[in-house]
Amino acid sequence: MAAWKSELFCTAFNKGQLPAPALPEIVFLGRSNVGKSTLVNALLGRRIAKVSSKPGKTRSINFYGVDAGADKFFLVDLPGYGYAACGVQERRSWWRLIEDYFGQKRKISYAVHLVDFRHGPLAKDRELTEWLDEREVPRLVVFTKGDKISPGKRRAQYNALLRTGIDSLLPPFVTCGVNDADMQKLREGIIEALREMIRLDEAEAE
Ligand SMILES: Nc1nc2c(ncn2[C@@H]2O[C@H](COP(=O)(O)OP(=O)(O)O)[C@@H](O)[C@H]2O)c(=O)[nH]1
Ligand SMILES: [Mg+2]
Repeated sequence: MAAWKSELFCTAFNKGQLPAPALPEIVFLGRSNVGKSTLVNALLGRRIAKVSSKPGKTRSINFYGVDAGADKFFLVDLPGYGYAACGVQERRSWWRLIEDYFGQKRKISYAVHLVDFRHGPLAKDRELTEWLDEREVPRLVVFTKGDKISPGKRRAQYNALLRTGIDSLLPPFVTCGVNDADMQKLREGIIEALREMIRLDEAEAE
């Protein structure tokens, strides 16, 4: 598969700044500090999403236009949620932005839900999962920070997480930091899931 070409298309801090729906959207979300910016940068092969040692700072939705050859889509980077230091007010404004986004008539294809491989889905991840279920947004699960578990224990950890009941369009991916092999596999999975969702949408429309 050819490398993805990408550009930052738009940054929205509120509803009025959201771009008109033009392409299918793949939405990236996860708890603050899960490694979302790191992964978005790696997938897009550039340093456009800000990697932060201070979690919970971004409160905007970034739209990246991705040209993957035959497939074109928006990679939508949602602000991270659930950081412990985040107060009631901030939590409320996070949900408002998310509700505004998902409440619009858009071409949301599915969500890529990033989950820390060490912990699996935590309460706030499950809350979000239920919320997405209610809106019929399917998910592709990616476990991040796999390198924090020793190689010999990864298989057992993976199986243990699957037993907790994880709903994912494809078997969950595991990333271990940023490496080309993981990223290439993930890019292929993302496109596979996108094509499958488009196929289902078309079948439903007939
Ligand atoms: N060991 C390890 N650290 C990671 C990985 N992904 C991200 N990090 C680190 O986790 C911290 C948070 O990453 P960031 O991408 O800013 O997370 P975000 O808040 O979800 O956008 C940074 O210090 C990253 O360097 C990973 O796969 N493995
Ligand atoms: Mg980030």
